[in-house]
Order: sequence, then C-alpha cells, then structure tokens
Amino acid sequence: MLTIYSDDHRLHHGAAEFYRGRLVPCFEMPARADQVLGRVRSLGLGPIVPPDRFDRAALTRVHTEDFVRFLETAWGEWSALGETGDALPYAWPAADLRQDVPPDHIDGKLGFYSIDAAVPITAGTWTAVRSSADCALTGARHLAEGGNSAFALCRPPGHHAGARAMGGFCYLNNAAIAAQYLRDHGSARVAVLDVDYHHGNGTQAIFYDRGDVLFVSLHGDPKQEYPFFLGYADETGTGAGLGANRNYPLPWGTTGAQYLSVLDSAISDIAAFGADSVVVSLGVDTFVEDPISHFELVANDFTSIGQRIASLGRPTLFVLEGGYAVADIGGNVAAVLTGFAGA
Ligand code: SP5
Ligand code: ZN
Repeated sequence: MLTIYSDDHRLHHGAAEFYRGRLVPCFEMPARADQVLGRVRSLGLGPIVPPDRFDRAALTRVHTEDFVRFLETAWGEWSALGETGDALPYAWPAADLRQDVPPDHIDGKLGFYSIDAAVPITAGTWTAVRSSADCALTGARHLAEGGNSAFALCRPPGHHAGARAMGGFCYLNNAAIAAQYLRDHGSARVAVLDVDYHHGNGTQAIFYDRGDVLFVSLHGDPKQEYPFFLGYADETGTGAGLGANRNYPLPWGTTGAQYLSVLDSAISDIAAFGADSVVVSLGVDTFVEDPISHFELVANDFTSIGQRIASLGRPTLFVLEGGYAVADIGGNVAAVLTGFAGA
C-alpha cells in the first residue's frame, strides 16, 4: 500500500489545550506521526512518498474562503499583538449570539472560526495543516488514477473541522477534502467511514445535505463524550442527504467484539449505498490503553477492522485521525492496514 507522508507535520507542535479549568499538555503531538511512520517503514508496507502540492481551490471545495484565509493569516495577526505563545480562542458565538458577522480582531476570529480551545495555532501550524491536506489529496489522486488503496499519514488530523471551524486538534478536514476530490474525479458516490473514537462532527456537517457522500461513524456516545453536541443516532441527513448519514454511538467500555458487530452494520450501509470509493477516517483512539478514550479494542481488533473494510472490495483511502497511546499508535494503525492488505 502507498503511504503519503510529509515532515512538515513537525512544524505544528502546540503547547497546551484547555481542559477542566486548566491548560494541559497537548495529546496531539509530533511523536504520534513519527511512531506511525516508523512502523509503516519497518513493516515494509509499501512505498512512502511525499505529498504533491494541490491548488488551494481543493480546500475551498469543502471549506469557506474566509475560514481558509483565517487559517493562513491567524499566526501573523496573533504575533503582531506581541504574543509569542500559541494562539487559542476564549470566546465563541454560542446560543443567542450572532454567527453571521466575522469579527476583525484576532481574538474574535479565533472564537468565530472554532468549536473549542483544543486547537492551538503556532508559527508553523498553517504549513503543517496544508501539507496534511496535501497528503490526503495525494492519496485521493492515487485512487482516482486507478490505485486500489493508499494511506495518508496526516497530522494534524481533520474530522472535527467543519466548513468554517477548527476544533478537537483539527484545522482542515483532510477526509472531507479527499472525499470531495474523489467526487470531482470520477467517483459518483463516495462513502466516508469514520472509526475514530470521537464522532466526526465536521465531516458529518460538511456532507449532511448531500446524497452523493455517505457518512457513517462509530464513536463514543456524545451524551458522555466529546464532541457532545453532534453524533446522535437520529441524525440521518437532510434534504437530498436524507438517509446518507448514519451514526452508531456506543457506550464507554465497548469491547472489540461489540465494536466489530456494529462495524458489520456500518459496512452493510456502505455496500447498500453503492459507494464507488471509500475514505476511512482512521483513528485508533478506540484502543484500550488510549489516555483520553473509553473503548477496549486490542491489536487483533484493529486487524479485523481492516479485513472488514477490505470486504467492501472498493478503492479505499485511509486518512489518519486520532490515537493518543503514542507507544502503540504505530502498531494499531499498521494492524488495520495489514488487515486490509492481507484480506
Ligand atoms: C482527532 C481527535 O481524536 N480529536 C479528539 C479531540 C478530543 N478533545 C477533547 C478531549 C479532552 C480530553 N482531555 C484529556 C484529559 C484526560 N485526563
Ligand atoms: Zn478521536
């Protein structure tokens, strides 16, 4: 399997995120990608190539122009204040506030274009974010040109980012950008399967009113788990997208066996939809030892996930999302990919 990877991810290294009343060290760190790369390399999974640079227009197919401009300019505006630490938001347009007027001041913009304070912006964040999206796009192009599969080793991750909002360690929605690229280059119907522990609220929202992209997600029940405000089973799509969104919220303590039986339903949804290609939002924060999650999957379960995805027999792009047990992330990602490739 082809892997696409860029060293640029190291340029994004946030110091802290806001959690339970204090700033805590970021769980989303460069060592994650280094671990995955090391494992892909030592396993000999296949060639590892740098991403191609894609036109900015590929980003604005799913994100708004003003949001992309915000990401490009945020560090410059922040550092112009004399700030040297990471940019973080502190005020949001939540209930009863205007959501239609982007502020001019960077403090206002940070809140306007985010859903939480887990998205530090550093001097190198935009370069890393752009290259991460390029990894996903390069993988999508490989599929569009006839490839069977690819692994976009993306960092930072993407599935919490919506059309005009960053959040949950995510800035640009790599999986959504790739799915849209596939739609624009030969796939009439694309399925996004999100197996990250957290609901992919950004991806769901981007495609919620569309019937040409199916979004299916297994995740911690939002009644108990971030992102809390989206990801319920009754969210089935709207307008032309009605029936093209499927959520499987699962309780804390979900075991591998329980997870895999629900995954079978998700796989059936995708087969019934008739997807021409599949994008997998591949988070391995469902792992039993993940420090911020509460499922109980083990290494063999990840192999089974890969095998079940292979059973669809569709061109498949894996896009790295979460997974915070740094010592195990490489092995768990590799288990999915080898399960897929060996099936
Ligand atoms: C891509 C992805 O997996 N994003 C996850 C974002 C989760 N953000 C909120 C998590 C808060 C948990 N903080 C850790 C405290 C554990 N003691
Ligand atoms: Zn996650």
